[in-house]
Amino acid sequence: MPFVERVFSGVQPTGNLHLGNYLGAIVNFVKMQETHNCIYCVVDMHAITQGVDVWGGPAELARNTREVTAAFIAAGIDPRKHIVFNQSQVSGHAELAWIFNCVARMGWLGRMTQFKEKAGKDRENASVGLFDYPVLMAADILLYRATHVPVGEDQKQHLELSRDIAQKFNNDFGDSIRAQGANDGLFFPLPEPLITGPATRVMSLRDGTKKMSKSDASDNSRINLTDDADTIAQKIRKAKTDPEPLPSEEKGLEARPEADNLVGIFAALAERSKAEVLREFGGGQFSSFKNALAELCVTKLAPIAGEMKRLVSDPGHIDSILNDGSDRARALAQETMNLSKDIVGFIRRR
Ligand code: AQP
Repeated sequence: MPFVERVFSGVQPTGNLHLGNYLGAIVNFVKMQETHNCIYCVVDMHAITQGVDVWGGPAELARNTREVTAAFIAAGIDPRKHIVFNQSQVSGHAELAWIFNCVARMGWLGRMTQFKEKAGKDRENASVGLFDYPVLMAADILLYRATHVPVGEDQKQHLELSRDIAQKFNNDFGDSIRAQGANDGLFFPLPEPLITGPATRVMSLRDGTKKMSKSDASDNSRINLTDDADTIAQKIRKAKTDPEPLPSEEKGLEARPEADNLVGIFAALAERSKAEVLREFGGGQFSSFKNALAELCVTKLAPIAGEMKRLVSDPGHIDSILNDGSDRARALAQETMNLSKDIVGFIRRR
């Protein structure tokens, strides 16, 4: 079956949306709108896979869901032309995840590094949901038979698992799929990860070997999209560096993770290559580069923060965007769910 190209991606409403989420994912979401039909989801069901002390409880979850929606729109996603919604409003995500639970293998999930990192040493105490996270993610994407998924580098392994699940479903149910009229026996596409741009893995400002992350205990490790100009400048000023001046060529960034990260952030925000940035700043001290980086960050992020603030002050408007997006997502999801149930052999009301 030739698949219509469609983009799907999601962000968890777990608070502290940061520069990594923005450059690694949201910037690409905005770009993809020009060429594809896009579905952007606030994945609130994923957000509750860790302890309630981590995701903050019901009021916090609702607040964060509206904040991520506001960030999407403030960054330039058009919810009228494309679909913006929250995952829990479309029950197909959970329904398809159940079918996929019976397709995916324990061994596949056992290899997922994100689970290992998040569960840490106390695996016995991790939720089943955290272990099953990548299966729900496969359901999120394949419920819309999405072909392209813009994500940061950290999600690559989960995307590979989504492809494995799609392929195994197509194999396991090949005859049934053909009986439904798809002569090639393909019901789900193998979704392609789009890991693009100069900042697919933005690192912590405190440790250039660790990913910038919402859950890092140190707020100084990340630039939040809602940080004001002074906070951004202060965090960049305090960012860890090394004693050497900036190199003039990219090769000189090797084995200098903090310098590489800051130059990468500058390049991504300025939409220039690292080589160009180094041509301008190479040989200079970090202090003047940091001043320029802080100024650039504020110029790019302040309008987004301002618009987010305006949007979240009207929760009714955000909810109406999510409701409208959910209605449109549900219609697409229903079609896939009906066909999936027929393929598996579940009897349904017609
Ligand atoms: N540091 C990063 N650099 C580039 N891209 C990143 N993404 C996350 N961190 C970076 C991308 O942002 C999208 C949404 O991420 P998410 O909210 O679904 O979850 P996450 O990857 O678990 O984000 P965090 O901030 O790292 O949260 P915690 O601390 O909970 O683990 C994804 O496309 C992701 O690749």
